Amino acid sequence: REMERALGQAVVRDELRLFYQPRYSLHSGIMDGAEALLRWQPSPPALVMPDSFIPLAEETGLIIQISDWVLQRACRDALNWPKPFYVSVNISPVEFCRDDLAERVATVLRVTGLPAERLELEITENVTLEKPDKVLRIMQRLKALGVRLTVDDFGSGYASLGYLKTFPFDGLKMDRSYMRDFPHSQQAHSIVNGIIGLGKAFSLVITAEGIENAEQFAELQAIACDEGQGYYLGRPMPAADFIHMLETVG
Ligand code: G
Ligand code: G
Ligand code: MN
Ligand code: NA
Repeated sequence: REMERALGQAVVRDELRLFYQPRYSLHSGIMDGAEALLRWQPSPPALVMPDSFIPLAEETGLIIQISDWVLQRACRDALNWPKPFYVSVNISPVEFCRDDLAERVATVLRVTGLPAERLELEITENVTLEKPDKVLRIMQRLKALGVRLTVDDFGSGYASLGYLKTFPFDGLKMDRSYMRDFPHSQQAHSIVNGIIGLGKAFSLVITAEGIENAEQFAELQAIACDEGQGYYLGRPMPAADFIHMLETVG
């Protein structure tokens, strides 16, 4: 297929871009990290969003090559930031089907020199459903490198909560759908409060995603959610704009 061929060339043609969305500590109110979000720019002004090419990359196996590029680019970008923020990278479940994920991450850390503590990997909970023994082994190797592992889109998958006990996660990011009626709806409030309590019981760092207004931000601070991300705090932006913002806003 045409798109498959084009995507196969994206890396060598230097058509991939990383955008960064700021993440804030809700305890201090200060920015402390950013999530890397991939875009494909086959030709300007076209900008293709990941939902329209990641599935194809996963089907064809191109995801490995693309993800190596993402990891390497993200680590290098983070070293150029004026502050030692976390950089968070999304890892596809398909990458857990192979045995070499930890080795690939180790190589990127070695080649770029980014301290492992500054790299966080986001993984959706569905990854724990298939081949749990193998996935656990890979995660333990990643943990041994010193990187942080976070559940992405928490509460949107099909996994039961038991995996929080079994798998060595450091944090969870609440799916942004939980922000929809928060904080006004009593039910939405109870669910978010419950997820925060659950996370604390497992000593997890809890991030709220999809914060879109000041009320949500203030209420999440009041109920001691650890971290926050969302359009209210900052939209995903090109790498150069992110650095510019760090240099000007501080
Ligand atoms: O803004 P947004 O459209 O960037 O992201 C849409 C989806 O694509 C999200 O679910 C996000 O996790 C995923 N995504 C973004 N960047 C990457 C990436 O580098 N690798 C993988 N596997 N998924 C990504
Ligand atoms: O699935 P994952 O959490 O990795 O992807 C994050 C997705 O959420 C990206 O597509 C990003 O652009 C989007 N996003 C980030 N903040 C907000 C927000 O405040 N509101 C909405 N609607 N989407 C957001
Ligand atoms: Mn994510
Ligand atoms: Na998410």
